[in-house]
Amino acid sequence: MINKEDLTLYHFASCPYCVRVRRHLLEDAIQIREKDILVDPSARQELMDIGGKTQVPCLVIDGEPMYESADIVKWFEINKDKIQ
Ligand SMILES: N[C@@H](CCC(=O)N[C@@H](CS)C(=O)NCC(=O)O)C(=O)O
Repeated sequence: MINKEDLTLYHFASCPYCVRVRRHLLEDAIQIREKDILVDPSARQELMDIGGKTQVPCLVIDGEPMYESADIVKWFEINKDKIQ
């Protein structure tokens, strides 16, 4: 099982790749912590500290960053039933 507390999606509102991921989460009713790096400067710094860059979307899974919207969507497709 995957604890949703171990998942964070870093994103920003107008990023089309982030929209793609957030739409997928919405359609599958997956609720995880989301941090907008343009609204929250500390989230932007966190993302920098974790992965050394500010590319979004970034899904952090138990401290490990995953970039690329297609990979993130695929990860949720594979793992959605394990998230609790
Ligand atoms: N191929 C990537 C593209 C992601 C991307 O280009 N994100 C832009 C925002 S729309 C970004 O983070 N640019 C700033 C940066 O790379 O630091 C994906 O599909 O996730």
